[in-house]
Amino acid sequence: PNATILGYPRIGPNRELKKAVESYWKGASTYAELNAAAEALQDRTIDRLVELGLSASDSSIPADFALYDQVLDTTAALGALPTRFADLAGTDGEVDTDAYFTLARGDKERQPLEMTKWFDTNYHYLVPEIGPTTTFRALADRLAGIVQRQSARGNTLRPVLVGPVTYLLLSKPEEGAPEGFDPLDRLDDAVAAYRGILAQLAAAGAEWVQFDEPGLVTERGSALVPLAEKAYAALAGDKEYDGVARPSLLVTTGYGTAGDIAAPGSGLAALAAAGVEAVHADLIRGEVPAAEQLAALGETRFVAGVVDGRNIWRNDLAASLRTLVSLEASVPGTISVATTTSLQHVPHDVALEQNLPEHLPGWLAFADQKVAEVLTLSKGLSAGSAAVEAEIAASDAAIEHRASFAGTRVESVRQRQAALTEQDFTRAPSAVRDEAQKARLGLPDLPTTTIGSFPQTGEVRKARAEFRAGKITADQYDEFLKAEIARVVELQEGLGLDVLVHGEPERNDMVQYFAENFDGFSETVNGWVQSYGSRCTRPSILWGDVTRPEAFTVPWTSYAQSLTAKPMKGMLTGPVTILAWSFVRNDQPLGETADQVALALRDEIADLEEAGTAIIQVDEPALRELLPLRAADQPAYLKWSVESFRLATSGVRTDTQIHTHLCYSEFGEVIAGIDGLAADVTSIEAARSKMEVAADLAEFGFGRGVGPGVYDIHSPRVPSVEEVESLIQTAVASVPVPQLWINPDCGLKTRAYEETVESLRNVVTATESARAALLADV
Ligand code: THG
Ligand code: ZN
Repeated sequence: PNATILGYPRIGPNRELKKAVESYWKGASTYAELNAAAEALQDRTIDRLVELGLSASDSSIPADFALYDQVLDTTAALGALPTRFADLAGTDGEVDTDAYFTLARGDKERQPLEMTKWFDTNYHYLVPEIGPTTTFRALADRLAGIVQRQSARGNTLRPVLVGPVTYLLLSKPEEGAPEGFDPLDRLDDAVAAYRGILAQLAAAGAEWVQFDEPGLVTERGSALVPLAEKAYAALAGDKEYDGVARPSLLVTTGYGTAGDIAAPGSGLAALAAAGVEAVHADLIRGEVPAAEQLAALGETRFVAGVVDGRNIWRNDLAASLRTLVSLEASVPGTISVATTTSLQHVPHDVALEQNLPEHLPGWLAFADQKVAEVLTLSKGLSAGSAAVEAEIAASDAAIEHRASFAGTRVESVRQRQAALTEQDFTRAPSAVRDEAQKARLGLPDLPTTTIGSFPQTGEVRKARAEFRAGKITADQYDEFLKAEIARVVELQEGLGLDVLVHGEPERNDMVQYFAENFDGFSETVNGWVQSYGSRCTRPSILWGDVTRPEAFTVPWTSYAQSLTAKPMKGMLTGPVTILAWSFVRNDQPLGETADQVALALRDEIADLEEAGTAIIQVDEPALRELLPLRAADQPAYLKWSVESFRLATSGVRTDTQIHTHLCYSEFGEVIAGIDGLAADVTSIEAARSKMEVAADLAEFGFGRGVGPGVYDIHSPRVPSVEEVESLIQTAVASVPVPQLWINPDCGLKTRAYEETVESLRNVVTATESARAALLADV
């Protein structure tokens, strides 16, 4: 194929797959109905791609149709069931759809496979569990069936699998594996199964197969190049299976940088040497290879990833075409045009957005627009730039319009940034703050609080939907929210919590809410992107300089504070998390954008303080998420991310207490960063890791307030008083009592009231007895 994409959104333009899968899970539809919906979406996708100009006859269209996750699909195709799920296997070891969903979602007895981030994206995959005795088979029946069914419709697709090296690299040793066992130890066995899969796909009519090997060009993977060379030599070594020719192999390496292809130990050169027919590189993350470098690929096609699969900005077609022309000049006739990664990270189609501000659609490219860009570039490469003159002119005009548009650069924002000094990032020493805040707040030892959100009940969601649909007025909606806040405040008073929250009923998504209230952002109506399984988010688009036109959290916080004498926390989302969960502009360094968001938050914080708020919490659950994959890139990231938090929070008085909340238990890599945030109090997930966090903090010498979570909110289970007491005791053993706060692990938004009230009651009871025990100790 001369023009291709590495993958396409699977969820459907109207989230058809999400709806079909969730309906099947609920028992509201049959397997046949699920399958029919999935096949209809496959047909729709292919027809759409053909309509956009991709060829359905030359393997340009990837067969990438996971019902839940592409890594789980590869697990199923290999029949690589973890021992704890061994009973799910069919008579020949096959993993049917119900078994597949059980791996993804668990069952009464078993936790599902662990979910973790796919490279540095917001997509989450299911981690394979591989041990010394895991069986690998060739069971790609579903994928082969899709290829065959499309073949009957006249389409030759290119099936996609996670390649063997990346698959094992992303796996974890299954429980009980001997010390030192590495899933990659099983590479030969896995490769044998992949050979069987290639035979299956060849028999089904596949002419090309795509193996995604992004792991290979990341820092962790560069040591694995010799393994990859061996694996692909074995795969490419087969010329035919029972008289059917082996499909040609395309190995892709998005999300990383392939580096100098000609350098010894280069992943791409090794793959070429192994005999694969095409290799792909991400030319946006990585550099454009020079002629001598490309020569190292010999006969192997070079598939150039020049259209970004990870953001929503329109391509600079003139620049991309220059790149492609220079590649073509080095190695004539062996260049193909592609996306840098699968398009699964972007929404379907800009044309589905009716409510964007007028200036924005022309700057954007969602999946369908990116397909068109790839085709334009391919045409420009083969027929010369004159053949795509109009498209290039439109791309140039959009870039020019974006650069000169009033909101792109707001002079007052630029001046404010330019005038920042060290002082704007610095507060009084911790000890001084601590004393002033203790005097102002007068809290007991082991103060109790919650993270911020209270359960979002059906009524809350219904009221929001009715307001959005114009069925109730703004005043009616306000009254509803006030009543909800009053109820949540009364509940917390009744429970005896020390520091209260308003419960956030006015917010849908903790990032979207801020995007809606800041200038420089826009929200989509239909811009869904798969986060994991059937779950999607609608990232906001940060397109211009950021300002905060008026205070928006203050009225809610002030109203809630008016109902109680106890301190009411102001609740904000931090700059790094706002960036991590949005589509961010690509025309300036992230750190600069982060500082603008920080300044907008700083204004809101000043207004909260002015209104009398003594505690302001700025959550950064995504601080760890955005950490770059390469160690060399991490210090720079930690510098700008930590500084942006400090810029947001350092304008307050000494006696105003800044809290933050972080959502992960493995924070060793970022603990110095967390310390650098210099928040007065940090709450953090800890219950699931049995309070190991407390010991880590002690070892590091963390000097400020900490609230290690004393119960896991991710399940409806109510923790007993004894359980919470024991966790508090563990925490007390590592963290000095004057520093220690008592709180749940995370926000309560996804929980029901039933378990929430009981759990919080037990937390308060346990805290009271811990306080009594401390008094008795003195
Ligand atoms: N907000 C945003 N991005 C995020 C998260 C978030 N990215 C990372 C992480 N959290 C992803 N986790 C989830 C958890 C739940 C859902 C999506 C991502 C979810 N989505 C609803 C669904 O698909 O049905 C839709 C929610 C809606 O209506 O907005 O449940 O918290 N921005
Ligand atoms: Zn959390």
